[in-house]
Amino acid sequence: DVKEAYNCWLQYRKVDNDKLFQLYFKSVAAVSNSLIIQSVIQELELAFHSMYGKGPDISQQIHEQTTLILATYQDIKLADYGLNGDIFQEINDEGYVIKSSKNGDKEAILLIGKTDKGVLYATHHLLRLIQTGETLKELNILESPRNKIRMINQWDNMNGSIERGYAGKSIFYENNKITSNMERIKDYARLLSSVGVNAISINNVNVWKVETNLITNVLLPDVAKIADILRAYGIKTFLSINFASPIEIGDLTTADPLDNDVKQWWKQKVEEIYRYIPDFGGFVVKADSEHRPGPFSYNRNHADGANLLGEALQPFNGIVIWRCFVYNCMQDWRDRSTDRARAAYDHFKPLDGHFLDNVILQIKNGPMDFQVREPVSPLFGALESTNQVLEFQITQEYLGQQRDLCYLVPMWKEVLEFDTYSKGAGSTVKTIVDGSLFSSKISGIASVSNIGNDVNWTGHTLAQANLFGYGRLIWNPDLAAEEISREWIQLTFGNDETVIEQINHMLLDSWGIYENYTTPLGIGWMVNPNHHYGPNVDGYEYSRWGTYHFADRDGIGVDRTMETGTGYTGQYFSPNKEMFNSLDTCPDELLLFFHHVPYTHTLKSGETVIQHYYNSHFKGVEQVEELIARWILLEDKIDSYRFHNVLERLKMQLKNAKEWRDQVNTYFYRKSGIPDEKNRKIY
Ligand code: GCW
Repeated sequence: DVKEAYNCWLQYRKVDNDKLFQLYFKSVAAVSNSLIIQSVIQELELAFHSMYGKGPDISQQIHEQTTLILATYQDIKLADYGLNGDIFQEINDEGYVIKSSKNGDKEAILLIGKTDKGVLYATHHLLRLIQTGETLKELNILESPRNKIRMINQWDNMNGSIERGYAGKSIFYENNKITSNMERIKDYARLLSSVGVNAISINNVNVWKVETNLITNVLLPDVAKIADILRAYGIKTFLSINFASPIEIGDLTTADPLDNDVKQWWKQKVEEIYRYIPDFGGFVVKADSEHRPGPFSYNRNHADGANLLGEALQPFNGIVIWRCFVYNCMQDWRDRSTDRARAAYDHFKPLDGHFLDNVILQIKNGPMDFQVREPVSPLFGALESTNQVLEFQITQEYLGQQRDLCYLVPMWKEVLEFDTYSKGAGSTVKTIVDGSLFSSKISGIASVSNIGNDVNWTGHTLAQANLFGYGRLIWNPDLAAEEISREWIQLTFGNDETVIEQINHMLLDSWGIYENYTTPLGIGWMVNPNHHYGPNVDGYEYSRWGTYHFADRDGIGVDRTMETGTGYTGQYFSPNKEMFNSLDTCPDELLLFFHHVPYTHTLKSGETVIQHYYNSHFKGVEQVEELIARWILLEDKIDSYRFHNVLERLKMQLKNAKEWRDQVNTYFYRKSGIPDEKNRKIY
């Protein structure tokens, strides 16, 4: 049976407690009504049937029997339930209150949203409490999402493939058409909204020929169907667009952002889109990046390009999300002055303040490309007068491709907690992207999805934790990685303590394990070119992408210091600048990102660099063996489909880890001639 795998964290496992049902859920009053409230009612029906074997009576009026009340705060007499309206001034439009109260002489639970979206999120909060076995007595909860934009980017192509997708084919497209399987999209919307995601771009940022047509009247009716489904779950639809559209689907000969015909073309195009999708979110744009068209062809800059679209979208309150993943991907390996890590800052910092206020820059968390460990992009903190969203990658392109286990929340947390010092101590990334540090008009977080049409959505069942964790973390960045993983395990696998403990260990150790057997000390890459799975130490070393380790017989690492290197460290604020720049203070885990050192350089841990490489690679493999041992303990506690799915993947991971260990160790042993102190087997 694959039901458990498919349902992810919305299991609604049987709760053997009829008393609870009678007490709280027998009679629901949905006082407010809207499309979203209709979805809430559907979800409650489904959940209660599944948990208690029966659905509630549902009415619009509150009466004596009512035990559960759903309403927006204007639709109910708050004072009757001991609530003061002022608390709704403390929360934003998507926030909510959950409160136990009296309805006459009966107990009742109130789910009160600032808007209907709040009711939806409150409902999922309540369902989580039920499933994790928390008490439902004396509830008094106030929640409000910290980030305004909580977005997912699909990298789906219309032929059904997914760029960097590791869980099957697209659920949105097949055979160059929009899918007719709207049920699956609805279930995706349920999953996303249950963790608070409120925006999605539904096609790849690389917008190829067919996808360029998504904004034409041929495909817009079908895009509108998707938007209809997502809207019912509080999710806004965005499209990635091709900057050269005026040429490719219009009849212009230029896409120059300052050309009047081009401006006119986009205005009309946007009007047309809003006729089909009145609440369309806007555009996501990858321009002048990895050979995609952009304003550079016309000697214009990114502000010209983004503002062109911003102006067209403004009358409809649409926004432009303009990606900062811009760098020279045709570098010569002999050229030591060009540094890909510098690129986003060098391109966008000078444009700070030049963007319209419905333009948002989307910045990857690190300066390179989603490696196992990178410093935080120095662009965070450097843009004081420009809206921005942070981009994470849930799909595990460089992190084991959902064959290897890698729970990403701990990594994301480090990024969000990083202090940029841009306005003195406490200028953390999370306060930049939540809009508070620079009082940004719009801001938030976006992330590349990890789902496809595999029955369990994510290929590796435990990779579901990353999608869940992403939503929970960006709702509230102060949650601990471990709180999130525990909650996910309980919702996904139940409340058995052994299950919780073992999986929790596995998840929380997994990022460090992956780092150990791949590329510790911050150097990254060393992967097979193109598909990016498995080791290939020199795979990118002599290619044009600007991703080097510079290993020679004496040492390894990239000198990014101000004195002798690329000067990248100078893009940070003090004291980060000095901290990364100095060999003495640069943290071990990022050493090789910032410095080129001899293999015999001693780390703060006391090991030499080369010995650390040997040790961590041997250790990484042992740790994967431990993961397998932990998982095997759970054989009779987990349904067979999910048990075997994970076991299979763990075995692939072990094979991969051994390959990494052996290739990396051999490579560096041969390069350096320095043997392993412990004399272990190196090929
Ligand atoms: O590094 C690259 C990925 C590409 C991706 C690109 C991007 C969508 O390997 O597959 O293209 O990042 O973020 O634009």
